Amino acid sequence: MAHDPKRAAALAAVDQVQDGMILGLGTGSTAVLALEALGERVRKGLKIAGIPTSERSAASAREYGIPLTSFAEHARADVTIDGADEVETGSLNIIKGGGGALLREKIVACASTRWLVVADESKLVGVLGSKWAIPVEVVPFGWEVTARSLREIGASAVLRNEAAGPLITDNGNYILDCRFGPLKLDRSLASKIDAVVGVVEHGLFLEMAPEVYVGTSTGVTVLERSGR
Ligand code: A5P
Repeated sequence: MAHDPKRAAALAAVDQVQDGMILGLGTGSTAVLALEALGERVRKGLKIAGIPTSERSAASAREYGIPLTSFAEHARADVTIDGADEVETGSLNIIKGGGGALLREKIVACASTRWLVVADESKLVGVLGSKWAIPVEVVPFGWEVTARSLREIGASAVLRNEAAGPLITDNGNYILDCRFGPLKLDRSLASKIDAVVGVVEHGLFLEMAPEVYVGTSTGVTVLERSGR
């Protein structure tokens, strides 16, 4: 099989999984490669259970024979393997939510002992927000008001649509894709977004100490925040 950087990153992260673990199951094309590899290990006898970050990852887990569980049964996940839309190389701050699953992804990441992010090199950026807008999940009622409030703090908030109309998340909400131009995407901005009424969660994953498995053309590099 030809070398695939995304698959290489996913396989390296899956190597960290041990018998008996509770796993957070990420969303996206890289995370699903990890699910496929986990499924293979489960068929060979690995005992794990997974908490999915989206209905899509739940469906993939079922397809690959990975037993599912929930936070009703387990307070935390031992390890979560998830993708990213952008990873800032110095800080390892991350943008997620390109697939619309940011709320459950953040809940699962925050309740995980280790958060392994899998990505290829195209996701690495020098400055967060260079390529992607920040996805902001909002309550559908009055979303226009929420969008106006986000614009007041500097965002160009655009409702994410699909063919049939606004994209509806697994939680029944909408997504506003927000670009903040020259504003620094830091804690202070994240707090301002959090304070907007109607906002459920945003796709800035800041200071969360991820271990980032980056698939390259020749192998996998693991990035960790200094001072962890
Ligand atoms: C889902 O909402 C996202 O956060 C994904 O994890 C992210 O978009 C990465 O997806 P890919 O691995 O498909 O690029």
